[in-house]
Amino acid sequence: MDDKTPKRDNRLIGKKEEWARIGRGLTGRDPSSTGRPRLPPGQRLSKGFPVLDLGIRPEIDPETWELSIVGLVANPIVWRWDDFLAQPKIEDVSDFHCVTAWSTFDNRWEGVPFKKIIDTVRPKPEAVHLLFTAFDNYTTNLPLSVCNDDDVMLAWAWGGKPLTRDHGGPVRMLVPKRYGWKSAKWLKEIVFAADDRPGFWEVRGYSNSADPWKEERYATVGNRYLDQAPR
Ligand SMILES: Nc1nc2c(c(=O)[nH]1)N[C@H]1C(S)=C(S)[C@@H](COP(=O)(O)O)O[C@H]1N2
Ligand SMILES: [Mo]
Repeated sequence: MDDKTPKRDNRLIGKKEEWARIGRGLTGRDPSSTGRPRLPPGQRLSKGFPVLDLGIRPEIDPETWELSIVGLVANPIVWRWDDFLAQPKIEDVSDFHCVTAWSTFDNRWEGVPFKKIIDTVRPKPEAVHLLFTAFDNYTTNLPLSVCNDDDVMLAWAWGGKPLTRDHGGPVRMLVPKRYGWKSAKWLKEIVFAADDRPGFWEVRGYSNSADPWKEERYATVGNRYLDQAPR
């Protein structure tokens, strides 16, 4: 075997699957009863901007980079780097919350607004689900309605500098209102679809909806305050 071939970090993946089974980090705190602090329940502020992924960090040359946005849309697109840079840009400052309990505040992102993507591809009425695929073969899913928001973008800069490879450069998704695993790094493809298809973590015990304010961390271990009856 060629040991230069990057491999997935199976130890980390196994640990995170176990956390989903045991419901690690769930507080059951209801944010609405305490006012809304800046940190979602169970989160702590991290120093710096941690890097978290499956352990494979693809090196992507912008010269050969291609992004496909396809599926149930009137105008499917394949953008090369120059096409991407020719799009309108936005800048937005937001907080970022990883399900493993770290959060970072005041990240300044720059990128192409997701609303511009919607305007360009023109989804068909039945295309209400999105599946994101990345160059490390990671996948994650979101409803189109969640991405149709002013703070959602295809980000290519962080803190005023081009996005580093570690953080998903050249281009990653950014969906600040959902846990970090919903924001695919090294974005390769977006498919608009009529049916919901769960992604990498969504089939490994993690929540489909992933709202940090509702502590939607896991698929089967719910919030105490949201559960109708204990299981
Ligand atoms: N392609 C890809 N995107 C990914 C991941 C991954 O493993 N592969 N991990 C997700 C998780 S769990 C988190 S918390 C964020 C972390 O982003 P960061 O490394 O820039 O902090 O990326 C998300 N996007
Ligand atoms: Mo994460």
